[in-house]
Amino acid sequence: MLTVYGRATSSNVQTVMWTIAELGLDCERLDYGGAFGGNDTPEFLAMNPNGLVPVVIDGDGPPLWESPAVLRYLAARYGDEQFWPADPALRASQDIWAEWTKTTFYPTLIGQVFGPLVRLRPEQRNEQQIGAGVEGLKPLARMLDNRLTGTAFIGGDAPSFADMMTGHLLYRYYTLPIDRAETPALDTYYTRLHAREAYRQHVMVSYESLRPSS
Ligand SMILES: N[C@@H](CCC(=O)N[C@@H](CS)C(=O)NCC(=O)O)C(=O)O
Repeated sequence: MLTVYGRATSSNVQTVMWTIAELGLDCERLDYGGAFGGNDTPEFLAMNPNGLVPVVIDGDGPPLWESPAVLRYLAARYGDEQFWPADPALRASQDIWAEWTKTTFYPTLIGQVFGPLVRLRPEQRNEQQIGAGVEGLKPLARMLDNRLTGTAFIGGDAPSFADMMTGHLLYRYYTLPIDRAETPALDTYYTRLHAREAYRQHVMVSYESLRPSS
């Protein structure tokens, strides 16, 4: 039995919850962070000194945090050969995209565009910086589009851990009112993802509650 500490509106919680659901694991999710708070208590900080969600506990194991590390743990422990390839070269060819998502796509999408557009009031926003973020996303989306041309998922015919890392951000990417690059293969991939029940349940979560109250 897994316990996940983290609110459903956190994208880093979403990637973990989607993975857990795809792997068919039992899980209890507890609302922590954001408006729920609870992530600055001594008890929480004893689990994650960084004070952020998600934190995941698997049975008697130690608290796990940093969503990519959690995700790789879950994939390595519970995933099959498709989800977490044993061959280091094959796995790395997918992990490249997982890592690139966290270090490159995520900061541009969430840091430069989603954060300001959703979490700030119009008068607080720096439109020039948001515009630069929107433009910066275009070549990144084209990179993903190239990767997904001719393959159903990053990991081949079925999803792997790399899809969990990359795919969970696409809900936000496609629902923000921004100008996007033309990316037919990425569009089809996104359609394929939201045909999945686990994706709809854990990733396609409204972010309206993250907006500032007026
Ligand atoms: N690198 C961390 C980032 C975690 C993170 O930034 N979590 C955010 C939510 S997405 C958080 O805890 N924010 C404070 C809060 O929700 O109270 C990870 O991937 O797990």
